[in-house]
Amino acid sequence: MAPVLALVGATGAVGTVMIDIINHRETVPWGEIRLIASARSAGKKLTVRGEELTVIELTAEAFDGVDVAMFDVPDEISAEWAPVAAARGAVAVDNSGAFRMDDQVPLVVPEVNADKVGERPRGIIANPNCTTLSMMAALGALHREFELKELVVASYQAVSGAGKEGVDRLYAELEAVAGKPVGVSAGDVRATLESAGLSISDSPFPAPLAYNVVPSAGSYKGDGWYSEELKVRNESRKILGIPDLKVSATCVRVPVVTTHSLAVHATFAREVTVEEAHKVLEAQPTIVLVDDPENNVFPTPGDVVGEDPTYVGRVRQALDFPNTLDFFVCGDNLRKGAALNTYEIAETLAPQLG
Ligand code: 2RA
Repeated sequence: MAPVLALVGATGAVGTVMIDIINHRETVPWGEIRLIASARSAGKKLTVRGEELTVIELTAEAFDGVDVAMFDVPDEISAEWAPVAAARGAVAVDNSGAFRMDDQVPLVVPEVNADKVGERPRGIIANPNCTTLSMMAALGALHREFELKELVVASYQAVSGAGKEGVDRLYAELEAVAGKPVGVSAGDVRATLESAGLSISDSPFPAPLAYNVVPSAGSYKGDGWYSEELKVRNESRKILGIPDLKVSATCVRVPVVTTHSLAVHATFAREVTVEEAHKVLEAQPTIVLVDDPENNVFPTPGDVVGEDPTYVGRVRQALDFPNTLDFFVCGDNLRKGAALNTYEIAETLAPQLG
């Protein structure tokens, strides 16, 4: 019998992208697709592959008969309900941060470590954070060939990483500064926002995003580090299977709606030429190489938003660092960075279930 797929968080931002992904798949391996959400959203009707489905309330019984349950909900909801789904016999594929660093839970990017989906003693598989995910297809492919030793990363993260609230805030700020000659003296953007009633204390970001960049993403974790930076380090090590990989990240929020970008400085066990790197990246089906700097051809988030692949460009040998490549990556944080990778994990599982 074809396996049954459940989507928990069907009406949220990532859930909506997930349904779009399912609707646009040429074929799906599922017998039934079940939509689950909070009591507040239960009863809503959504169209999935031409069929109108009614969203049902998140309860233990909702998982009866389910083979794969994808979770696109906040950490605390996943922490409570993914084990319930697993206890009812489903494999829970979780897109929250609740289980990513649990030793009993594999952290999977199918094109890097699909073999790990079978090692799930808790019946749960975790999906990485979107910042890590945006560079994993490229790093996984390069690591397989050249053995990654060290990683230094700077992120340029879109506001949709902070949810709808982040997107609404950026639009509101841009409206407040539109047509005004600001961004020319210290604090003038902040003052303009304040006088438009957009106090920073009400923002999901700790500084203005309009005409600005903000070197803080996630929550502050002490010793100078924000959560997004620690996730890049810990998750990269786990996905690539290099527990002692040297990693340092600086995560920055930028006024982009969707698509995270990363400047990557990656050191390998030996010298890697640009031609060799291009060959490896071109051979990876989930990567699009856009790298012709002479003609100003490179990826930008504005050209990548809504796309499934990871776009890579600006590949070059670091002038002063042996065995090191620098490159720039753009990945849609709501697609490969969240919904798409979760769905690809579910697809990887499908032939083994049902
Ligand atoms: C962000 N990576 O961009 C986070 C979302 N999970 O804020």
